Amino acid sequence: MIPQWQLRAAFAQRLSDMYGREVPAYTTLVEVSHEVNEDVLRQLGADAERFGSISRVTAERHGAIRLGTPRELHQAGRIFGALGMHPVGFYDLRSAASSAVPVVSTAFRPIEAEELARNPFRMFTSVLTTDDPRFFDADLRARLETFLSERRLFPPELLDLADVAERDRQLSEADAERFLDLAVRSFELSPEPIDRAWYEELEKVSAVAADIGGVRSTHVNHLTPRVLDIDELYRRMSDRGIRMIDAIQGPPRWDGPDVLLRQTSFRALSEPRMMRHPDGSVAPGALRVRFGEVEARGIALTPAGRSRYDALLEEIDERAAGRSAAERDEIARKVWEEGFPATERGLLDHDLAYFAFRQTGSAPLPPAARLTDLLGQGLISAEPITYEDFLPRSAAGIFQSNLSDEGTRDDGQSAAHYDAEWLAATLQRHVHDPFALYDQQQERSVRQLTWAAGSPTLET
Ligand code: OOG
Ligand code: NI
Repeated sequence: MIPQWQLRAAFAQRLSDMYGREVPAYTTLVEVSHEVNEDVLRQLGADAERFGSISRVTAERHGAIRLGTPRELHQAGRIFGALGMHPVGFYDLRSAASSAVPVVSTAFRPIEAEELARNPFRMFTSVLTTDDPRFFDADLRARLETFLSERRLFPPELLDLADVAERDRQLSEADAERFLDLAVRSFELSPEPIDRAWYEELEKVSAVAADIGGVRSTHVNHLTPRVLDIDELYRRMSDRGIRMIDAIQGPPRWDGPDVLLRQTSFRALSEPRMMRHPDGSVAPGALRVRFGEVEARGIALTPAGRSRYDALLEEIDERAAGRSAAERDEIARKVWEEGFPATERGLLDHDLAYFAFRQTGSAPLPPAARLTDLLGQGLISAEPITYEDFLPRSAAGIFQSNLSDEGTRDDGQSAAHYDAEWLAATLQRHVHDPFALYDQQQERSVRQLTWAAGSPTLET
């Protein structure tokens, strides 16, 4: 029998192989990431593995897909459920983006530390908000919903196998093969001609809406390997003549601890797609929507740490308005140095980040001790808990940096309401709160410490 985590690892690998055939520059990105990771490992030794073993990091990917309807989202939930991936977080990119990005999203991912260590594959999954009148008027909405209701992204056999895999947490070898084959194929780019007039009508509203609702199938939008030095990767990709987006999203490079997530991507490439024209003729055309992204991960921040992070990004925006990119980098580093503790210990002392505590020796710990005292005495260590999620502002930046057109949004209309409850009801699954997951991981590590007697003081 093939256990769930092996299904997940195999799915991630096959999807990556498939995407590499479809978008060869992505293969270059994976190669360069591996080169950078080997170099960092050579330079830093064990420190390079502070945020995950090198085998985890080497295999690590996230993908992004975009769906059209609540029904498609529910079905995707079943497929990812089969792979031990659960919905975590609710992202409203409509408000995070300045251009027209009419989607809300979640990320499917493993949630237990052990499962993340085995294979952390995640899928950032967005669904079109067809009922948001700021983007779609009643007529366009009706035609869009009809179009979407007539398509089938996932064959029934795939969904049935997914339910078995989720229930049994494993599949027979034959079923696993069939499941993986059908699952990977449902995310392949379709050769079916695109109705050009329909695609262009949607594109006027939003390129994202066209990418989702202009075609009869779904596809990987991008895949993202993990890299240990994203600035170095950016340089090496540019040296190879691959045009990257202008910026690295997320916190600036600085000498303090790596926090959350830094991401960048290469520009979406023009891909040949067959187009059906209004006169019925079919001819080759091209679309520019798919790309490769890369990310570096750091420590997960507490709600207080996250508020600090959001406030600092805003401060950078204010202070860097109208400045050049180089000046902006300089300002960003300054703002960070002024506003963020320069060490992991500083993050811990101010309760800004999550840590897993481990005993350094085998002797039981003195009772009623404070964690900070034990740390000071070297009786325990604090290991950073890796951030496993996404950032709405960075996600919006990734969407936008690859849109050539702003699209249109009628802000005179009021937004359709979506929230985490809507997401949970649509998926018929619990949507996990990322902060709660990190908090549990930290608490579990404290509970696993062995105390000589009495109950520990949990405060730091
Ligand atoms: C998803 C964009 C978000 C990320 O890494 O933040 C994302 C998309 O473009 O469909 O993948
Ligand atoms: Ni991404």
